[in-house]
Amino acid sequence: MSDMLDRGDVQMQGQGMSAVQVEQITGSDRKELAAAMKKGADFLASIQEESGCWKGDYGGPMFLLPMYVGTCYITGQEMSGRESEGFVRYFFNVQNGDGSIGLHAEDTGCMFTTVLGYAALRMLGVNRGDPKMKRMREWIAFNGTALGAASWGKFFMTLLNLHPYEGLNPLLPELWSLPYWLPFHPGRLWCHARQVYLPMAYLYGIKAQIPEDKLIREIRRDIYDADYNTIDFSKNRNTVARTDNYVPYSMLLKLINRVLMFCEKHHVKKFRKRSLATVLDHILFEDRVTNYIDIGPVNSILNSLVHYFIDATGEDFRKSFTALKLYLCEGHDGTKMNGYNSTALWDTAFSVQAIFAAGLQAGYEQCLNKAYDFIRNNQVIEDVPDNERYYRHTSRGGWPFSDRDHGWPISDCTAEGYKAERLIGDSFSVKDPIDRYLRYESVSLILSLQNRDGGWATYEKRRAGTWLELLNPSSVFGGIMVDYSYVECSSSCIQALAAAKAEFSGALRKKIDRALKRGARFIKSMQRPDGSFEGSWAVCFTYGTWFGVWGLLDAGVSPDSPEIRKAGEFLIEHQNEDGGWGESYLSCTERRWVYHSSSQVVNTSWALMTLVRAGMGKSAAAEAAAGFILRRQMENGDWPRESLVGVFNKTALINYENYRRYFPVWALGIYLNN
Ligand code: LAN
Repeated sequence: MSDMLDRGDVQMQGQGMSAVQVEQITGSDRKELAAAMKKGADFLASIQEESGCWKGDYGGPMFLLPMYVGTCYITGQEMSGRESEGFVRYFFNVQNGDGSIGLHAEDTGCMFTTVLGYAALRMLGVNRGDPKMKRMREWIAFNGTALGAASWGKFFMTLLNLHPYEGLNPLLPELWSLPYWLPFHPGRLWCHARQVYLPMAYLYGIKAQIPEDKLIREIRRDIYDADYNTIDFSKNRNTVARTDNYVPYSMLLKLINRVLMFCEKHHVKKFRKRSLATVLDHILFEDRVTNYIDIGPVNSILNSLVHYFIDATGEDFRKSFTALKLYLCEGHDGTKMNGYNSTALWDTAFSVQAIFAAGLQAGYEQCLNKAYDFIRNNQVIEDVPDNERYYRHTSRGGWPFSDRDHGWPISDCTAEGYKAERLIGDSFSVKDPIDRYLRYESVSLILSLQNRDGGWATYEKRRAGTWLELLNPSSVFGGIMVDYSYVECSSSCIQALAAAKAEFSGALRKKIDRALKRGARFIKSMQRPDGSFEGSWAVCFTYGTWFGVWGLLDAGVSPDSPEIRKAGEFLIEHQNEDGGWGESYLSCTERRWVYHSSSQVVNTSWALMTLVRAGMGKSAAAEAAAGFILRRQMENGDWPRESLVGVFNKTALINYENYRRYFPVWALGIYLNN
């Protein structure tokens, strides 16, 4: 994450082009574009799964696989030859020339992931003498040794006995026993952080750790520059390598850690026992309501370890370890651990919308009917029991990012699911339509998730102040403490509510109208002076601006308004000479536009979709963009794999395998049909 400019993402000064230059690009004729769009849609339909969904490789974050391998090591689970061969291939494919592994597959070196990756490779049987391992060790030594790994790395190393508990800042289970009204209660955290720190608190509370063995002693020698037993780990609790320090520890966090350390030293046994029981109750609840899949890969791993340390032969461990396998994925570059159990609902909702935007629904009836079944079968139709006690919002009517088995609804997944359902349900007489009352529940759920600022967060309503970010102990991730309102989530919710106006009247309709007004106000407040919107869940300004503009338009803002015009102008200013747009992921970490070294089909699709609806569909810029998408298409109708384009928490890239398939179809559709 430092020396960020030394990859292919060099800033290309003065790449923005003027309108005059755009005009020089000869447009491709409409027939050719329509044929490309159809071919793209045919390819998309050809990769639909039997269940009716689309889904794909969701790798990219490089801290997941080492934790999985470490979990197998801790728990003594055998990996098959095929599995471990795939893991090794993935690590070495992603490894940088200097030996390091980044926080994500395209990142420069990060201590957290390099150290855990090194340990994992040794556990997978890779020889210490392998030149790639030697380079890794050299990188680790040169960058300050494992003492600088970010806190999640140190935590996992501690479980593996590669690091002692006294070197960790405290993670007290007692915090879970405090009253909820405290503004820093863990129940107020963004659910992903909450669900990670929950099992961490348990494991910390019982000081879970495997005994050292020969391999562990060897790895220790390789990742530190002194004899393990002579290192003063407690002095290095706040040591963070330059490479891992995206969010430095605040003074407040350091102070609180001192207080908590004092509490840890003097903790009351009875209170610890009671708090551990509370924490375990929350862990078991999460396992039960998600079929042991858990909200994400990290808590899925940590919950499995909690069960292992409680009862290595018990049902809970067996079930949670089995569910962990759902996260594994054989990709083109090796076997990895995905960032979610699947991308199914999200990919399906977008694929459907792309086909409709292309105006091809008539010829795709069977495909869309199957997609409908998937969408219907994966709506969440019940709330989790006792939701408030477990800090859960209601779920009924919602859609998750993946599937019903996972079951955590998300604001924008609900919105996109609803939109896709409406498109199909309105055009075909589907065999088994979703009950109107469940559609009502979807809309009510979306309404109930609107924040006071008018925007929508991801899974829940906002529960804490921005100041809580001062206590972010992860170093490598930004914005993990609070579920803030986001432009993307807000825009999706607005779009769904706008669609819902057609089917609901009366009191609900009034609520929708009010929500749309407030939503538009929020989106306007997020526009930057240059007209752009910053994206949080993909790279970056092309993504955010697409959502910003579509959200405003669906909320009733005129295409002639200054907001929409400025957004369009921002995009045109950043178009490349080849008609495309290309944004580096550094746009997300640096929070300003950074050019990619080449135009990207996905960025270009978002920009084109935005321009057309912003009333600039007849511009030379739009024509050039469509031409770019056309030229990039492959013979089979697919588009080539480009840089990773998904993001979370500012720093971590994640792969959306199907973005390059449905967004170009969608963009060409919007372009040709408007
Ligand atoms: C996701 C995946 C889906 C994604 C969208 C729905 C696309 C987005 O619009 C809202 C945010 C959300 C739900 C999202 C948030 C962050 C997630 C959960 C992920 C990118 C998948 C993995 C990531 C998770 C945080 C990874 C574990 C790491 C931590 C820092 C806890």
